[in-house]
Amino acid sequence: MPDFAPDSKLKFTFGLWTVGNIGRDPFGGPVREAISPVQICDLLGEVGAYGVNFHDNDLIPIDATAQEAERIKKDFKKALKDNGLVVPMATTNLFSDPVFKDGAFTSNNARVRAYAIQKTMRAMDLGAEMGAKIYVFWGGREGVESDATKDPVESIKRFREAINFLCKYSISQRYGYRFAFEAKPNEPRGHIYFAVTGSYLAFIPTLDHPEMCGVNPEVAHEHMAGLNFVHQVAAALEAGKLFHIDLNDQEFGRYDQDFRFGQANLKHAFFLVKLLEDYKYNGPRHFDAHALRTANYDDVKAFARGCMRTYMILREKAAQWNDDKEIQSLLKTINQDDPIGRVTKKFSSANAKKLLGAPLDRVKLAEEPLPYERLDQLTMEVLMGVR
Ligand SMILES: [Mn+2]
Repeated sequence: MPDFAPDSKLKFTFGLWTVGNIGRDPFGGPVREAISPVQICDLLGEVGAYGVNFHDNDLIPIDATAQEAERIKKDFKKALKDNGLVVPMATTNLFSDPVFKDGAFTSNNARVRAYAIQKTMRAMDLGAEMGAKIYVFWGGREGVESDATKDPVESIKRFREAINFLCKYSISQRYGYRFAFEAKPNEPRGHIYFAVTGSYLAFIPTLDHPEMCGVNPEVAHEHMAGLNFVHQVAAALEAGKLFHIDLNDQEFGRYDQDFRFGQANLKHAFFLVKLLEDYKYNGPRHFDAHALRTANYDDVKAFARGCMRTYMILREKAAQWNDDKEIQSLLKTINQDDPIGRVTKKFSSANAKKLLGAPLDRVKLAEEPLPYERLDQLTMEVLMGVR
């Protein structure tokens, strides 16, 4: 029996804000004492994580003096080294401070938009100093409660302007960042722009530097929109745009839960892991989740270990599924090849003629067996551990 210990090749990472979450919610205050970035690194080192990510203000408080910032950075670098952690990704907090109450890059106020870009430039400097190569953009406040308040077309233009400016900043500083956009349909705003990953996949080709921009899909966010997350990730993968991924879990039709990976939808989690492994995704696997509000810090460790362990187990299950002879033989039955398939690979007048003349009998085709009940039951049995 494998021990399912976290494999550093899979680059399991956590944000400072994830295991450092103090359990506040809209109806109640903190239930855990805040712990410092250094203590968070120690915790992540203890559970065997590969790396740690941060928003600028997770590490350096927004009101820190230059002297305080230097000391914090020095302590953090030492904690990274002591715990063998790297920083693959950084991001900007453009949502907590009151200045962003009506958005950052999409604010109606040009001075707020300028401040948001300035704050991001400084946060990019900080991320680069810690070694980050992926820069995430989650526009938590980029939205509205009423469309009377902001022009949604203008908002897209403002967002594009900010990203184009920041791409050029990264290039001018030789930071080598790849930008990853994270979609969410709502929370904290009533309606957030770029509601789903597909919105960003459509937006990226309109940028000045589409080659350095991709997506950071998050399980919970797509589930909040009622979507099949595996399909969203597949679209990003197929487009070569899966730069980063936020793993967690979420019941459909609920508030933003940020559950431990695999906690709520085991079968979705299985197909997600299978997709990432089958297509050899090699970016960081970031757990953007937090422990239940009932947890103490021992339980927070159980949460972090659980995220990684569930991934490792599902990876093993995916390999088992791929190796299962009965499953493979069913897949062979289902996926029928035929020379006619070559005709539709490429259009030509000759191929069009061939296709028009092909004897395709719809009644016979409809009678071909599709043993999907059997296949799905076998999948369930792999997952339930009886195969
Ligand atoms: Mn996230």
